[in-house]
Amino acid sequence: MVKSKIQEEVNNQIQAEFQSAYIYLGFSAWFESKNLNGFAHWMKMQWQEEIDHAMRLYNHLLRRGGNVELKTLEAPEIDVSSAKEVFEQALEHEEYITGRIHELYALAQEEKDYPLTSLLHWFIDEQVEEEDVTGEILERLKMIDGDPAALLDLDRELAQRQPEEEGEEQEGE
Ligand code: OFO
Repeated sequence: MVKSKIQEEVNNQIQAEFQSAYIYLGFSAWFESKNLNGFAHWMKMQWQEEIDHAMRLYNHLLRRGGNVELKTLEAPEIDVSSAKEVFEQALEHEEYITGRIHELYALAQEEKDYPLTSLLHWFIDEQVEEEDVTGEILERLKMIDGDPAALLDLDRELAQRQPEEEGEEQEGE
């Protein structure tokens, strides 16, 4: 059984994760329109990961007899003029999501919801990784500083990103 306050906040986090997915898909489209297809691919992998994050919370609620309430998503505003700006916004967004996960964890502790705290350990670790990886690409873009050859090298590298292993996707569900 899930307390209604917890259910409401998990539903809000499901919305936030789907919203993240939508933002990354918007970034993917922006990169593809600039012929940076490696970056576009990386963003599409990120889109899929965010859907997986939403589904972990979705499955968690349903397994515990809770109700999933899917909410409206906003159209992402993609107002950027460089790859560096995209990654600045992505990092800012991940920091925001990390804050939300920490607040949800604090609520789960306060409400003594141990199954949710257990699930959220995975999310806490995942956010460390999300910020680390996004921040590293941002640092490289700062070094590249608009050099087209270096940008294309990074584009080729990001094209190699693979989807998460099946086991990793299921972990924590
Ligand atoms: Fe779901 O981690 Fe990014 O937003």
